[in-house]
This record gives sequence, structure tokens and C-alpha cells, in this order.
Amino acid sequence: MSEAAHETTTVAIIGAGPAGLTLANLLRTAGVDCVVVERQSRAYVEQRQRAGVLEHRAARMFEEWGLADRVLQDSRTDGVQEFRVDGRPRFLPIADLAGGKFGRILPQQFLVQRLITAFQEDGGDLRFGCQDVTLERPGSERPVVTYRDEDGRPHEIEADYLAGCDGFHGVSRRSVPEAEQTIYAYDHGIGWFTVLADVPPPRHPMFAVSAHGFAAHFPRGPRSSRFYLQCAPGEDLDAWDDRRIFDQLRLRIGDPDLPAGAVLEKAVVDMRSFVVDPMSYGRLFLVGDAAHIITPMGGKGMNLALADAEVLAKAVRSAVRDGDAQPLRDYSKTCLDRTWSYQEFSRWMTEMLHDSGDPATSGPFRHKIARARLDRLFTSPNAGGLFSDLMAGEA
Ligand code: RFL
Repeated sequence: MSEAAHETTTVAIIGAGPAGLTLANLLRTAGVDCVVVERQSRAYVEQRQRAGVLEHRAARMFEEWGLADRVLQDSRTDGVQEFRVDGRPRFLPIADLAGGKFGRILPQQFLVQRLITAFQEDGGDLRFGCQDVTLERPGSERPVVTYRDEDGRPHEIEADYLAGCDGFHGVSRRSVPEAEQTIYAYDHGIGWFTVLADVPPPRHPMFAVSAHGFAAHFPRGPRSSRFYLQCAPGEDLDAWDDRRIFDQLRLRIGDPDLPAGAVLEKAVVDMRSFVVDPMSYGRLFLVGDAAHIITPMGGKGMNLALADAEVLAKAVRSAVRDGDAQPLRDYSKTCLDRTWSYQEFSRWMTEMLHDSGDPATSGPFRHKIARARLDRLFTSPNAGGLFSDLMAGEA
């Protein structure tokens, strides 16, 4: 076996999703050395379609770090959220109610493509196709990442810090001894059938509530839409042909004229939440989905990943530039406070928008409670304001 090529860096980043790429760009901007190792190919990473809403906080972050020109271009802004209740539209002016804050439509694959380009244009070291990535001695002063490149050659990177940005199924979290972690996991008992289709985007992002069940319609680029339809957890994908998808959407949205279009992708997502505490172990810091997953309700998963990345970038900068390690010690608590706030918001919304559907599913009492909660968003400026503030993204 050939001997591993040995290198050193300040931060070894595992994973080139939104978390890893944001962290890499911010560290580069801060003048901190880093290397990113990604298991998949560049083509694979760049076409992976998932989230679509970039919250206000994240957009401001890219502005403050001087990356807005390269990352945010053409991101559509829409300060209005539609709720289609029993087929009748109700509009919530999110931007007005949240004091001018608003989310932007920026499909995750565009964000990823732009972050890769920006990092490489600045001379960043990003390695795709890394196999058998292993974290050695993550709790020690000199942790090491090992991997094999596409030609099977072994590599090892010794780093001051490791950033585990490798998503929920990655190796980083599993490298921490179980006894050092507390896991919080919750199954919401709901499935979402998600469909990406060539259907013109809605005028405003839309949640639809009716006795036929929950549905949502969001823009994903100029000609595409992402739809969500409430379904049983673990629902059989084959039970949904294109005709059933569009019949159900028309029924739930209350729009018999909704055009059908080519279905590009469909999947069933079981609504689950997961949080690991703490989000660090020795010199290993878990970032984004590696540390927590949240249901897609509220559109917070990708945004939490970006927020963690910024907290970590600032903390590493303080440690490296100013010799102040306190922000690194605070990393886990800072990120977990936001994570739990968003978990609460996502759960609150999930109850409101699913229980207000079919009373036979939620029970008559929960159904009435959920309808009252929904109404309050429109009748109380305080309730509407809090909702809008959370939708647009906390400071
Ligand atoms: P990612 O995006 O999973 O990236 C992890 C990266 O690590 C790589 N990797 C490894 N690399 C090296 N070695 C290993 N052993 C590795 N194992 C894995 C992977 O190939 C990958 O490139 O995690 P990150 O960066 O933390 O970003 C998190 C977001 O991707 C995620 O939270 C969102 O996509 C969640 N999500 C949504 N978030 C929103 O904010 N708004 C939404 O509307 C929204 N919709 C969604 C979603 C997730 C969905 N999925 C996953 C089912 C809709 C869907 C359908």
C-alpha cells in the first residue's frame, strides 16, 4: 500500500453542501486556511435539489462578508405569503410585518454552484470524490482526516480544527463517542409527498389548507415549482401517478385550472426532527444537518446550516487571529439556542397547518384550535408580526 500524502491546514472541512461551502468561503474571506473534502463528484453536488428559501439573516450574512454579488444575484424576493384556506386566498405581508425583512427564493443547487465557483475563483482547495473519509483523534489537539482520492491514493490532513459538515448520514457525528452526546429525536407522524415539476411558479409562496389535506406550492426557478402534499408516513411512491398528483393538488389548492407539467422528481419525506447536544467534541465542530435535522415546514434546514457556518467561521477567526478561544467554547450553545427556536417554530406551524385540515384526522378539538391559530395571524398584528419575523429569519 502506498504511503499517505501528509498535509496540514487550519480547518479541515468534511462535506461540500451549503454548510461546508459557506464555512469555506467565510474562512477564506477571513484569511484562515482550510481544505474541503467531499465524497461525491462536483456534478452530483451541483444538481442536488432540495431547499429553496434563503432567509433574510442569511442574505445579510453574504452581504456582510462581501459575497452577495456572487451568491445572491437574481434571487427573487417576495415579501408576501399566501394561505389558501378552503380554496380562498389570504395574504400575509411578511416583509411589512417583519419590519422590512424578507426571504429570497434561491434554490439550493444554485447556492451550491455559486459557492463552489466563488471558493475556487479565490483559490480555495476543494476536493471531490474523496472515498473512505475517516476522522482520527477528533478529541485531541491534532486531529487528522484521512481519505482516498479518485485514483485510490491515500491522503491524510492534520488540522487545528475539524468541521463536520457532512449532513445527517455523514461520518463526523458518528466519530464522537456515544457517551459524549445527547440525542433528541422526534417523529411527527406525518409524511410529505414532494414533487418537483415543470409548472409555472405561484405568484406568492403558498400553503393550502382544506379538508382534503395540506398542500404547498413554492417557486423553484422561473419555470419550475416544488409541491408538497400531506400523506401517510412511508407512503408508497408508486401509489402516486401524475394524474393523482395534479388531481389532488387542484383539490387541495382549490384551483381546478392549475396546469399539469412534467414531473422531474418525486419523493416521500417523513417529517422528523433530530438534534445532537453538544455540537462539538474536542476540536471537532458539527455544522448543519450533521448536528440537526428539521422538518421542511418553515424552510429552516438550509438556513440553520448557514447560520452555524457563520458562527463557526467567526469563532475560528477569533481563535486564530486574536487568540480568543471563548467563541469556540460557546459555539454549541449559540447554535443550539437558534436550532431549538426553529424546531419550535417548525413544529408549531406543522400543527397549525395539518390539524386545520380534515377534522376526521386531527379530531374536532384540535381542528378548531388550529383554525383559531391560523386566523390569529390575520387578526392580531402581534401574532402576524411574530410569524413573519420567524419566517423571514431571526437576527
Ligand atoms: P448536506 O446538504 O446534506 O451536505 C452534506 C455534504 O456532505 C457530503 N458527505 C460527505 N463528504 C465527505 N465524506 C463523507 N463521509 C460524507 N458524507 C456526506 C455530502 O455528499 C454532501 O455534499 O448538509 P448541509 O450542508 O448541512 O446542508 C443542509 C441542507 O442541505 C438541508 O438542511 C436542507 O436541504 C433541508 N431542506 C430544506 N431546507 C430549507 O431551509 N428549506 C427548504 O425548503 C428545504 N426543503 C430540505 C427540503 C431537504 C429535503 N430533503 C433532504 C429530503 C426539501 C427536501 C426534499
